[in-house]
Amino acid sequence: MEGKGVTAEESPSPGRDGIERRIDTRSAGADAASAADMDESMAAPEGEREADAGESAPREPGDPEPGNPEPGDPEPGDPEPGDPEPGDPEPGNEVALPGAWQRSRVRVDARLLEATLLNLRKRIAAIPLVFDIRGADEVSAERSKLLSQIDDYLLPRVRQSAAPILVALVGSTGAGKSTLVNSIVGTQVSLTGVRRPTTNSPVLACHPDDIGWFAENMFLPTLPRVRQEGLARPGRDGLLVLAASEGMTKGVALLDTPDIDSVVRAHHDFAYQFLDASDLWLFMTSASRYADAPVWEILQHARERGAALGVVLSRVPPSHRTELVAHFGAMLDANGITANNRFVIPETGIVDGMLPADIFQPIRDWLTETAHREDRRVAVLSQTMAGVLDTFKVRVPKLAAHVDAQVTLRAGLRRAAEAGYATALEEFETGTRDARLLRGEVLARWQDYAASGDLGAALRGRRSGHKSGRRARKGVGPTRSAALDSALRTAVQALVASVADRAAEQVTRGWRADPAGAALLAAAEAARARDERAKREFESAFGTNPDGPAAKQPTFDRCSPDLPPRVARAVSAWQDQLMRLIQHQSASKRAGGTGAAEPLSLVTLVAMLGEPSDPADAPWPAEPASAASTAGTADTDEIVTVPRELLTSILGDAESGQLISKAREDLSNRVRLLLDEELLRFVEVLDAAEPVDPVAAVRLYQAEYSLEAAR
Ligand SMILES: Nc1nc2c(ncn2[C@@H]2O[C@H](COP(=O)(O)OP(=O)(O)OP(=O)(O)O)[C@@H](O)[C@H]2O)c(=O)[nH]1
Ligand SMILES: [Mg+2]
Repeated sequence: MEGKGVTAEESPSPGRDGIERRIDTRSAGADAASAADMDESMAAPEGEREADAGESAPREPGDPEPGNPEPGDPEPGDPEPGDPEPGDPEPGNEVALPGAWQRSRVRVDARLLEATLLNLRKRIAAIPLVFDIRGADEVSAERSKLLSQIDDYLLPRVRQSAAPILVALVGSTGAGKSTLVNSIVGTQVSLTGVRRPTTNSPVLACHPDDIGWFAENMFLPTLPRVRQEGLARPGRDGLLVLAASEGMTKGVALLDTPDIDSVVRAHHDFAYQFLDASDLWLFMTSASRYADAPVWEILQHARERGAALGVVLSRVPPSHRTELVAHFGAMLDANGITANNRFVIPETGIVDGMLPADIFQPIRDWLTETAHREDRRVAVLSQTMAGVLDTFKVRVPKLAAHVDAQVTLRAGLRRAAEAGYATALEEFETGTRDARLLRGEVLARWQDYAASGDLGAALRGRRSGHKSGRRARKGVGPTRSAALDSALRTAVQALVASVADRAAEQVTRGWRADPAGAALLAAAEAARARDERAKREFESAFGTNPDGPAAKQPTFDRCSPDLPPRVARAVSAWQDQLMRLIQHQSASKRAGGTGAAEPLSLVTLVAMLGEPSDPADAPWPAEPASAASTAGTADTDEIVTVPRELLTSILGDAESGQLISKAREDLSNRVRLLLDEELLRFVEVLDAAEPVDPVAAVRLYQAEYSLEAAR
């Protein structure tokens, strides 16, 4: 029974601007009273009403400022909590809420609201989504959604509060959405058809006086739009068609949208986007589709968003009306959908593609009243704005928590890499003690050198067939001294390479255990492989290294391919330094002059490598024999005790001790630098990823707090 149930309540109409200024962005249960009313209407006995419209909690007219409260284009700034003071808006820019509404909110400062929204937008856009941690995809989608809700709805609505109410008609394909829009407008502005789905691009119908609001790219600013000339024609996907018609009530625009449930996925996404940009959602499904999953998915979304919602059940066969309406109503209730306005369209004949007037009139009246009655308009805008802003209270902190997790993850990965290389240095330091390296080749070469008498002769300053110093290492022909030197160098270099390999393996294992770390490594390895390929192609094209061996594939779980030559250089430099030190010291000693520097440096190295980790275990100088008996075989004992004894006899106990510590410290520093460079490979991977601002989360919390304070 058309029109029945529509409360013809008298309402003061102070003009639209007056209404805008009383938009309440706090949830105030605006339509609570009417919800009950509508439930009743949905359950109304057959024949009593075809469609019904709900009531909103009435409001007193406020104290509006004339004119559109255009807030200008304030800088988003960086409002901190309490700055600017939300309770102290600029005069002339405040919104007074009279009567009962004052209980929930007294004033809303549009400028402040806009500034805080812009600030929150900036913070949301800036959140670092660097690492692929759990939930990163959802967070990325949520960020886009929040941004589009701010851009497509909140900012335009705050900036142009006098704009017509935008009603999005969404729902099942074939429910008759386009037919309903055409019927309400009185002209065919949207194509209807038997083909499913029919509508592929949204059509916005409004009064010609209102078209300017939508022609400007204020609402849905990223959506290209085109004005409709004459009757509807097939649209193009992704284009908003603007249809101006005298038949449309001023102050309200009706958006016919593509379906939510056909196989065309883009339609579904479109529908959600339009809902997010609208003031009022009119959801339409048919008697044959109301139990479909997409219906409840979108209604659930409406519930979560707290948007002002109307529901239309169409194509209801009169014979089963009571049963169907009751069942649909029960499903709405069971799903917590408190749609305040529920309409029923019975199955009926269509004339020229239009519904009979008595069928759609209640919906048309409801839309007209929503546009013209101040209380309705304010209630709708307030509910939808408060609805979306309320969701921010939960959603923004969730984003912030994710940002925190990113910061924690980055720090964790960095710590793991540092710990890996700190362990490597410790392992190196341990490895150069307790005669761990004085085995195998080193031991054999030492024995050769010491037993042959070459060492004694050299220490006395007599050349024994080879040159001293660095040249000896590159000298003509192998000598016992050079062989020992080479064995020592090889042993030290191999130790550095092995601890670096172990560290690389440990760090990569740790990183790979975390999906984000694994993704970072995989990306970095792929980039390195690409670089390597490009380098090889360049070399083969320009012949810079035509016969060069194919470079090793760089991987992170081994030390860098160029570490061994760098270690060799570092060990050479260390030995040179040791030699200089010995030359300096021995100049004042009876140490065979500078000619003994090289054998002395070899003796120092062997003595250094033989030092025990725990000084209490030192086999020299007190009881070399007894220490030797517990340390191992006589041969290995000798290599531990003899060099130190030799050094002590030449330089004295204190000086030889100092020399060994200096040598050890110098070597340790050089190896630390090499390992730092190895660590850098991992640090670079972290640094190559976008920086993670450690205070981004705090800024998000603050921005949300400021927005809340401004509401
Ligand atoms: N008999 C009858 N036919 C209707 C009614 N409503 C819609 N139709 C027809 O059903 C078909 C689909 O209607 P549309 O208005 O195009 O449906 P829609 O909801 O816009 O569908 P999509 O654009 O695909 O989402 C058209 O052929 C309409 O003429 C009705 O109440 N009664
Ligand atoms: Mg359609």
